[in-house]
Order: sequence, then structure tokens, then C-alpha cells
Amino acid sequence: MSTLKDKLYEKIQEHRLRTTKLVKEYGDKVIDQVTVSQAIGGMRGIKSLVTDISYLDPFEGIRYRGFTLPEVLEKLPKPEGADMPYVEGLYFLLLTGEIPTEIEVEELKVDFKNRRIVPHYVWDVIDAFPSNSHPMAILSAAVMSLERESHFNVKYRKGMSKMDYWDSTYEDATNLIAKMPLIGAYIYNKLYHPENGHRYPDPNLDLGGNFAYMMGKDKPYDDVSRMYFIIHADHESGNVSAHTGHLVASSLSDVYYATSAMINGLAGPLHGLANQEVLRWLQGLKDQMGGKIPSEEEMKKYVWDTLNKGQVIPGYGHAVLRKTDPRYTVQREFCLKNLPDDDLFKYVDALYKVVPDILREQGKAKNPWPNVDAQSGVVQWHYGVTQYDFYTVLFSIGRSFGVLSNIIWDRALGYALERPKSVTTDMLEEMVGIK
Ligand code: NMX
Ligand code: MLT
Repeated sequence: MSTLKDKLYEKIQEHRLRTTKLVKEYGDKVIDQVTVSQAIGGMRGIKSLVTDISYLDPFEGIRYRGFTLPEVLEKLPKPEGADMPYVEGLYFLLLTGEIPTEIEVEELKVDFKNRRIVPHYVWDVIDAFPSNSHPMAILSAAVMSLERESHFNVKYRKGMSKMDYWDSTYEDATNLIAKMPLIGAYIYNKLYHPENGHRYPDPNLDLGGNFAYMMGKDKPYDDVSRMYFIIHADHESGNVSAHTGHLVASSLSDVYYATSAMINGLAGPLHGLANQEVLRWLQGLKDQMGGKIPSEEEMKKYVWDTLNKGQVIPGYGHAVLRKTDPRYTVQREFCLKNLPDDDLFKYVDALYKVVPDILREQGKAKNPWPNVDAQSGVVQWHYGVTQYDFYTVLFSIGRSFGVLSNIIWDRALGYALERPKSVTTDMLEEMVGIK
């Protein structure tokens, strides 16, 4: 058994007592109420999910296991000479709540290496897709095709105690996480750089370093990958991808079904796909300007034109956040250090100066500030990943760390099948007294 799994099991045993006590002794305590607009309006703000892996404060942004992103990036062990920490260390932190030692990260690196072999049929599934397919559809199908590898299913069929669900779920989740970067890089090379061929991982590199290597990218793309996967890993449980993963897994579907579903949720333009939409929208502005950097007035006009057409400004607004997303800030600081003169970065920075005021003036968006997606494409574009359809695949690889950590804990704590109650419009009208 690996150190991570031992430590996780200790934590699970301690935590089970807390959950059992809450349900047994305080199960009837009211923690929230639901309004009509919440029921109709996407359940915004209803406190009805529990996770200890991350928490999103509207004004502070995300904390992973109590650590802010700058703290996570500072405290997790880093490869020699790197600015960004090992992604493997993040998995340890998300699962256990503890910052791993160098030795614990080293063990996990080896463990991931042993788990990352991708069966050949997955490459066949990817190859079977027409080359104009969206990479998110390919990723979802590739993950789905791995379902036959599930240990959980084999054990479940043989008859397994509920107390043991977490164990084979951990095995499935870790196997899948180790394979995700290989699948992502293969899709990238197949769609956009067939001349790269099939680049197998380098046994001496960590997950982030290997992703850069398989993508055919030089330094500092290894740090870009580490940063990218870490900041996208989790955003508490109510966002579409995390919630979908949790929902599907709550029926005891295995992690392959659940992860494929979470990828499908991430593929919408109001969620993860917004990162490609930002680039598409910015390219539109660039084309209109014939390449020159627009003046503030020209930029304002482009933003207003978009709003007046009834469209959203991609990369701005958020369902929970009410300030600039710290994930935007982390990437902005990376840009200031590594690509301060990049044209696209200048565009994005100039937008930051005009969009919030315009959104406030329009008066609709509750949060006029940029979210993670406003900045992430700039970094990728700078390092030559200009095929913006691919950006949400990167988001998916990062997000799988959070979603899968959550599913392991869901199983460990015996979280129930998710099944909220619906009402009809007639019933709502009766409840408010208009019928
Ligand atoms: N541009 C224009 N209008 C906006 C924006 C925006 N960026 N954000 C919100 N609004 C509108 C929204 O469409 C709604 O309009 P209506 O009343 O006509 O339906 C109104 O403002 C109120 O919406 P909110 O309550 O502020 O936002 P909500 O919680 O419903 O939605 C988002 C959150 C993220 C879906 C929304 O802000 C949005 O569409 N943003 C642009 C897309 C985006 O960047 N998504 C990525 C989010 C982060 N991620 O990675 O998932
Ligand atoms: C996310 O990272 O999931 C997005 O910011 C969306 C959200 O939290 O609702």
C-alpha cells in the first residue's frame, strides 16, 4: 500500500465519525431555505452539498483544504529549478489535507508512472474520430472507453462491503488521473501536430514535465502545465463539472462514467469552454482592428456591441465569485513575469480596464470581474498552443484531480444517491398564493 493510501485511510476513519455524528445527532437542523427564484434559477447559492476538499469564498476565491492558491503554489514541493509545484503533490493535498514531503511526492510520482500505461484500444478510439471533431468529445469518449478497466465494478459484482467502496474507487481514480495527460497530449498531436507522432512519456519526468514533453513543448511549458492543472483542479462542489461528476458517481457508476460526464459538463460555453470563447472573441476584435492594438474607445465599443447583440462577455462574471478570480491573478502574474510584451496579454489587460465598468453600467451581471478563463488562453497561445478548441481539454485534466478526489471521499463517507425533489409550475403558483 502506498503512503498516500495509508494516510488517506487514516483520515477516512477519523472523518467517518464526524459525518455519522452530524447525521445521527443533528440531522434535522435547518441550514438553508429555498426561494422560488433559486428553484427556477439554477439553484444558485443553496447550501446542499458537502465537501472538505475545497471551499469557494465569494470575495477571497478558492481555498484547497484551507490553503489559498498562492499558499498552495508556495508550499507544495517543486521539481528542481521549477517555479511551479508538482501536480502529484496537489493530489496528495486534496486527498489528505496535508502538504506532502518530497519523499511522499517522489513515491506518488513512481506510483503514477506505474499506472499510466494506456491500453491500445484507447488510441484506436481516438484515431477513429474525424479530425474536425471537437477535442472535448474525443476526450470524453476516450475516458469512457476505459470503463472496462474499472476495479470497482469487478469488486461490486463479486459483492463488496460499503465500507470498502473507497478502496477500489481510489485505485480507479488514480489509474485514470495518471493516464489523463497522455490521452490529452495524444489528442493534441493527432489533431494539430501529426508530425509529432505518438510521444511516449519520459520515465524521468514528473506529470507536468511529461505533459510538456509529450506536447512537444520546451520549458517553461512544464511550469505552465503544472500551474494550469493545479489552479483548475477544484472549485468546490456546485460547479457544473464537479457537480456532474458527483451526481453520476452517486448512483455508484464508476469513475470512468463519472469523469466522462464531468468532461461533458465542462464542455459548455458558460463553463470551461469559456476559455476558448475568450480567444475566439479576442480574435474577432483583433481581426476588426487589422492587428493593431485597439484604443480604449474601440475596445469599449467592441464590448458594448457584444452585449447589445445579447451575448455574454466570455471570461467575465461568476455564479459565486464577487471579485477578480485569484486564478486569473495567478496567471496574470505569470504573464507579467514571463510574457509581459505579448500582444494578446496586452489585449486581455486592456479589457480588464474596460469590461468591469461596462458590465456594472449594463447592470445585469452580479459579478463584473474576470474569471479564470479570461486569462488562461493567453498563456497557452504564447507557448504555441494556438488551437483554442483544445483549451478545455487542459481544464479537464486539471479538474479531474478535484472531481476524482471528491468521488473517493463521497464513497468513503457513504454519501447518498443524489435525488432532489422537483415541483410543478402549478405547485409553485399555489405555494405563492397566485392560484
Ligand atoms: N457578460 C454579459 N452578461 C453577463 C455576464 C457576462 N460575462 N455574466 C452574467 N451576465 C448576465 C447573465 O447572462 C444574466 O443575464 P439575464 O438576466 O439576461 O439572464 C445576468 O447577467 C445575471 O447573471 P449572474 O447572476 O450574474 O450570473 P450567473 O450566475 O447566472 O452566471 C456565468 C454565471 C459564469 C454563467 C455568467 O457570468 C457568464 O455567462 N459569464 C460568461 C461566460 C464565462 O466566462 N463562463 C466561465 C465561468 C467560469 N468557468 O470556468 O466555468
Ligand atoms: C469552475 O472552476 O468550476 C468555474 O469557475 C465555475 C464555478 O465555480 O461555478
